[in-house]
Amino acid sequence: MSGTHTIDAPAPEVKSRAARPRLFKVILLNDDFTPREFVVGVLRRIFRMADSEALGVMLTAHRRGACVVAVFTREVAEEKASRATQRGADSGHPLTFTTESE
Ligand code: NFA
Repeated sequence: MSGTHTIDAPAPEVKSRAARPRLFKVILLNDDFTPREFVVGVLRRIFRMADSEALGVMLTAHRRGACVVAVFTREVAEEKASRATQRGADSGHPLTFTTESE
């Protein structure tokens, strides 16, 4: 052992995605069955929206067929979409959230 320490240079970054990760939209899809208040509740709980904001997103999806809820890294978007969809399923609703690359 010599008395000198060396510190390795950081490994070269192979994935050019690292600096600016690709973002994914979470999209709420309309359906004819899930009660409006249930949708608002899921938006509030899973996406931490204020009541007025959740109401606006729900109504936009209701009128236009779909609405972008929020944008996250892929992992977070998929996890939230899946948890939000599961909430509906647990209560017997066809409520669906999807993700889409920006
Ligand atoms: N269209 C549903 C209803 O009229 C409400 C809804 C809105 C469902 C947005 C899913 C998404 N009860």
